[in-house]
Amino acid sequence: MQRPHADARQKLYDDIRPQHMTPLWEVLHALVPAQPATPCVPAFWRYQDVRPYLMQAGELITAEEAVRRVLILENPALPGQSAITRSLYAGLQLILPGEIAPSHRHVQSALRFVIEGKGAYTTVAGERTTMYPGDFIITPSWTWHDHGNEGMDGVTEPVVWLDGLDIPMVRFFDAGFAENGNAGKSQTVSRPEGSSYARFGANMAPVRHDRKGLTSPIFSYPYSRTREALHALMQGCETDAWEGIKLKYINPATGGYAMPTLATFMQLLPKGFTGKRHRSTDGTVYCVTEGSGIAHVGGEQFSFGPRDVFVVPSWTPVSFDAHQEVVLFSFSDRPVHEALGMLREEFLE
Ligand code: GTQ
Repeated sequence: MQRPHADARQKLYDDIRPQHMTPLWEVLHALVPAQPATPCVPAFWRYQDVRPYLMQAGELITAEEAVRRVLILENPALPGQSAITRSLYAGLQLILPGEIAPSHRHVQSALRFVIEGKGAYTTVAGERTTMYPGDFIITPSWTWHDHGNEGMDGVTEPVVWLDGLDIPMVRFFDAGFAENGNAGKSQTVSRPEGSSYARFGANMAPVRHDRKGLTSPIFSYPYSRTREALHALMQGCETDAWEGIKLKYINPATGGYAMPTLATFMQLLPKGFTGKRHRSTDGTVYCVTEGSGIAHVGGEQFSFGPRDVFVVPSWTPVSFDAHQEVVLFSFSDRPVHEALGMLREEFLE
């Protein structure tokens, strides 16, 4: 039997469409869900499966022509949106020996997590940093940046890193600006390599420093230091039953996250660790730094090894088993959730 008023209601909907109006009551449950109902799905990129395509891209286009030679990692449920979650962008960037990726700047903040190869550098606001596997490197919003691969100690090899950007967030707010610098070339280097780290990386800061910036003044966090800290903590420290030993990267000038829109983490799971399930509203992208194990993400099981990437969508339960000692890098949109008072987390038994 038809609901009473069904035809009349439909007629109202049709009549108000030209007025650019639509009835709330038909969509209220979807607009205000009882809990997050993300369209994103868990997804996994096995590095050895995708690397050949990246190298093929290396034969088909130069870094200079591409500006950035990147294969975007798209959430399978968001085809064409250049997004790994609704708020996060991720991609694999390749730079071959002798190449440069020319200078530009944009409102979007970027992080680089180095996956493979030595001999590349990135220059940010006049300072170069050499990139090593496991390093976490920041390009703050609206800073000039370019990349290059000059080789090192006579070794020349492809260098690949994971790019993480807040592109979908900036797009959501329609707040994006961008500029190309220096006619397709690198920027001029104006400060010695290591000067940012020397000023802020020793738990100290220049005496008359009064920095108001939103992004960490340390733009390169070397893996050697991160790894040392995680291993020191493993000796005698209690391991969290959900997340192992997990540290967040911080802005030493504020104690907050290193970037205003993206949180970054590194965690160590001791060999044999079997973690409990947890979930949180921030969608998270993981990249395996060392070791192998299993990530249980929603109903999926990802058997991961070094350099693999996977995504855990918002409010999707995740847990880890470590076959060997595992080190995981991850990034998420958590600073935005916290700033807006909408972060929720659940640690399941
Ligand atoms: O290196 O500046 O993956 O601007 C996407 C956009 C990398 C970059 C990306 C970018 C960059």
